[in-house]
Amino acid sequence: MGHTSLEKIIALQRNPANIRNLCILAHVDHGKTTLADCLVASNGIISNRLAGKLRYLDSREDEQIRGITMKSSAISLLYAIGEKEYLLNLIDSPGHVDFSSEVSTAVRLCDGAIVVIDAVEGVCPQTQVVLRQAWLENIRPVLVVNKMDRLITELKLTSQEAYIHLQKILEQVNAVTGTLFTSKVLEERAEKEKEEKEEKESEASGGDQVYDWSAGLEETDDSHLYFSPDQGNVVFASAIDGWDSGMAQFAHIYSQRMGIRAEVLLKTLWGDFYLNAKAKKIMKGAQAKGKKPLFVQLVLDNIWSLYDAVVTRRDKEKVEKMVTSLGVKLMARDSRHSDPKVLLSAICSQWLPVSQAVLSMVCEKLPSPLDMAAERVEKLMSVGARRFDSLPKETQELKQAFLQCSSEENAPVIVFVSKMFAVDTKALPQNKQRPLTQEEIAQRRELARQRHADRLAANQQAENQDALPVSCPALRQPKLEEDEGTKETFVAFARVYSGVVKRGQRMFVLGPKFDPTQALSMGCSASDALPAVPHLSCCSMESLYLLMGRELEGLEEVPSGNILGIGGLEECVLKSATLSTSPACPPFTPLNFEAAAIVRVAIEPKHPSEMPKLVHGMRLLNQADPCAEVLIQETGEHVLVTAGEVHLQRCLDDLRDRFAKIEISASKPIIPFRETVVRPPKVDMVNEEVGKQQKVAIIHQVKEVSQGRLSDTLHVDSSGLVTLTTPNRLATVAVRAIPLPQDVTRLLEDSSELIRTLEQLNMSLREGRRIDVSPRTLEAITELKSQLESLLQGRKWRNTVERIWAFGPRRYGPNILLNSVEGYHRPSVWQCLVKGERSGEAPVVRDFDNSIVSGFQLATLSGPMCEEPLMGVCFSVEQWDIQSSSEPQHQDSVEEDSASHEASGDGTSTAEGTSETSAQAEGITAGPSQAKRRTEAGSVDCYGPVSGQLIAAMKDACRHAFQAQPQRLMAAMYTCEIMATAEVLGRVYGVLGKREGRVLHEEMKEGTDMFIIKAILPVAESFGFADEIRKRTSGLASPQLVFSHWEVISSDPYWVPTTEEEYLHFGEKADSANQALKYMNAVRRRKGLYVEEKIVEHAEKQRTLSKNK
Ligand SMILES: Nc1nc2c(ncn2[C@@H]2O[C@H](COP(=O)(O)OP(=O)(O)OP(=O)(O)O)[C@@H](O)[C@H]2O)c(=O)[nH]1
Ligand SMILES: [Mg+2]
Repeated sequence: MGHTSLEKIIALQRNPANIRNLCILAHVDHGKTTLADCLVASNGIISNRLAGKLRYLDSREDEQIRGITMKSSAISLLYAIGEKEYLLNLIDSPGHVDFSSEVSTAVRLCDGAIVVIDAVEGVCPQTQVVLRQAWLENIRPVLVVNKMDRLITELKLTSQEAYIHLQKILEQVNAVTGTLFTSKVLEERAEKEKEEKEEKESEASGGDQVYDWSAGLEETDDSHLYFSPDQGNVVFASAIDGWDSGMAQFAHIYSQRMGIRAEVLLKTLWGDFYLNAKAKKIMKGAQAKGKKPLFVQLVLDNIWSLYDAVVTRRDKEKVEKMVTSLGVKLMARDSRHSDPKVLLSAICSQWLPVSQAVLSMVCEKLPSPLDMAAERVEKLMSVGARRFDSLPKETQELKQAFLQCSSEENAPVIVFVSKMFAVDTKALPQNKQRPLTQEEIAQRRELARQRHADRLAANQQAENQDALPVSCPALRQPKLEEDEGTKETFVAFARVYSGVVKRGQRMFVLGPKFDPTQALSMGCSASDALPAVPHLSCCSMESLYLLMGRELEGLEEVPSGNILGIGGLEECVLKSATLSTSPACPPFTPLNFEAAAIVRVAIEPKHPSEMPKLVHGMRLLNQADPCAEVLIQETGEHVLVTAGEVHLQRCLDDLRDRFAKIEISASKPIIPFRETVVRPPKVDMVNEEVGKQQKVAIIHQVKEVSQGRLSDTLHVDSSGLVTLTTPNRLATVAVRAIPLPQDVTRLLEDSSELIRTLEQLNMSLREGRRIDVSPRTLEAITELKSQLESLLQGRKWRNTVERIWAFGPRRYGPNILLNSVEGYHRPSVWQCLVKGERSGEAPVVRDFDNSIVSGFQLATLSGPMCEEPLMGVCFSVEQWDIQSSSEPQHQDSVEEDSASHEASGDGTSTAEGTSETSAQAEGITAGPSQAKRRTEAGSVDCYGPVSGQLIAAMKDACRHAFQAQPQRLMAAMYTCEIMATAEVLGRVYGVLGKREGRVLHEEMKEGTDMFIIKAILPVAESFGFADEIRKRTSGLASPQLVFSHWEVISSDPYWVPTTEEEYLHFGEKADSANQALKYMNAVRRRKGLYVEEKIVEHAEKQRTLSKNK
């Protein structure tokens, strides 16, 4: 534990004003872990010499080998400024996109963050992402511009150039912060205006008003948000050489030398100031007068000359002079070392230690747990669309507990677990061998002596009496321990927000769907008996730990405001959870995960008999990783879904070595596709206009499946309208598939969360419950509606938005079901926006409405091409006749025997339940419900319940309608930003081209010889891409792939040459260039579907030439 004792940390934990919970965030490889090393070394946990080389917080073997962080890990550090002592709970996070979920789990528990930026690379994609993440969680960032040494040794900039370069980097970062801030101010402003407007309207005062949008921006003080050295929230450092720009030290030195106050110097060191040597005054306007800025003259020049003397010129005399003038003590082995860097870091770490500057900045600029903003608390507590002020009173009162961060005995205990991580059971403090105290040593010695004496006695006895020696029980013990040691234990990564957590305490575990209103109405308070409230369970805090990087220390209790590890929760918490002693506490909002899990592989054990072990292992892996998903597909395959290739590799390694401990084999990554329809193309495959060419149907039998009567229940007309009748001939549906415009599809994709909320609202409306929705959600829904309206214009889409019946698949996907049935007015999906009474005719929900929706959901979940989900398709129901409900005589005739049928078939009961309740919700009761139920139960015939038939018919109709249009596959695309030097640029392009990547743009990074290439690449072609690029460019370029969007593959998988030209161009088989067909067949083959393929055509007997000689 270095030179800080556990007692001291425990004492400091009680004082939240001096606690800082912070994480280190950055793009990959910008030096987070190296910086953390410097900070850890300042506590004596590792030596200064090893700082930067050890990467102490990268405790996993693969992290050390690959050199990237994969798991976030925490450590508690001590720091003292003068009298004040601070406890810093520091979390190092990974920077690779694949692990961005680990960043989310870290950010949630912190109040502040150190954002690290590489001085050469500047703001990179992940830097923007982490700034956004910090912003979303309302945590305050400070900035460390790292790798300053690269400016001197690699880019060889002069101090003046470096200054300009640094200014640019700060501008870039501030631009990102600025965008985030502006959007928020505008949003808040809009909300305020709206409330005011509503108030005014209710007062019935009319009149147009003009709102000045920019006013809000000017009024709101945002200066503290921006990074600037004179604000004290920026440090320029080189973590590897262990120095920082040391503004405070320099200010101190020069204030003495020049007689200027240190505070004045600190404020003017950065900026357009220069030193007037004659007047001994600091003046403004360095740039205009062509003077050296103060920062260059007083700070950078000193550092540059040190590098010059030590690294570049290796001028021993000068170094010695500098060393004595700085008052640094050097060890002989450092000054004699052949690597000048060793000498350099020895000087720097004493002269301008980086930990000093960074830690004091953290303590001064980052908030303590006591400063948590009320806004952040409300955000944490209001799940989903609920507004904070609609929560029960008891729940709202808990806000005070958060803000006070009190450690009083009676304060409610609130804990949030952001992830579970696995540790070797042997590494737990209770199982670890501790150094023995003097007494214990004496005791053991005594024991050993006794044992020896016993053994001697026994031997003597044996000799004398020929008896067997008694085996010593102590000898067997190690073996037992070994068995135990192979187990993994889960520790929860958590933070206490209020109260004191004690060992052995019992707490409620609040599931994500838990509703405090329910618990309060049932009046449960004691935490010893498990109350029968949904989504609520109990757990006990078996053990509490202090997280010290690679080690854990046992604790008895942890007061509010601290980060801790909790053992013994593996049974009650899967990945994250809210724990509380108060049932009024709501579950926290779910974590914001930036990365989508998209790479899937099927996994099986090498030896089939080891399947149970694999299943167990996968369960553990699922728990130990915030973002990996584990599922069993319908085919029985065990599938692992991960965020990317590196993540996948780590999961497989974990599974093999830690969780399952068996040999496993993983399939090739399963690549996701989407199916869609497009407008008929205007040109054919040889770029000739369609229709102008003569078809050569003689050569090729063109399949005309899309037209004509296919069976007696199915009819497809030439315009693509599919009419299908149910087997009992009582219901008919007619459906047409229409491609949605691209922008609409994208909008639906992006708003899937909102649509999900919308669907939940509609569901509760149909059930007759009205929930308080936050105005922000309602506004977002209105916005979505108007956006859709503006995108769906034209004759074809007239009134479409109002007629949307449902979204799918899973009720929130990017496909639309449209109600174009004449005379059927059902409530639209926007019904939650309608306030109060409606005018005009009241919409009615017909019986079996739900069956149509279910059929649509099924059809969109897996399409006819290769059973992948659909995307961007609108199914318009143009006709829907159902006879049973329109024939009252029929109802009466089956009335008698209907009662017994009520429970038959799931489909009937669900459809019935929903349509009935929805009818009531609308305030229309279409006759006594008894009679209604009879009607539906009565409609069961030899083909099964009508609802079931209708679902099947609707699904089939959609599939046929889909097939009646030109079908296309959609491929998932990655974007990647590659940074490469000019020499390797060509090879990067080569690799991209080979893998069907497209370069979007390329620019030169200012001040460097690096090019930044932005490209998109199909996921299907991406496996091994990063490795290949790295190999081909000898490690100079390393891309990161981020999922971006879905893109239609332009070629038609069902295309066959039909014109002479096409036939000449592509040959008869014409499968050489059809990428879409290849993808489709690969998926079909994997899923065990029928693949239509000609393997050998016109086989001819081959002659062997040699024989015919
Ligand atoms: N020249 C120079 N190199 C540095 C400096 N700091 C870190 N590095 C190097 O940069 C590389 C990455 O450092 P890490 O600390 O592992 O970076 P990281 O941000 O933790 O990376 P991830 O955790 O994988 O995102 C290592 O090779 C370090 O030696 C620095 O100040 N100067
Ligand atoms: Mg790291």
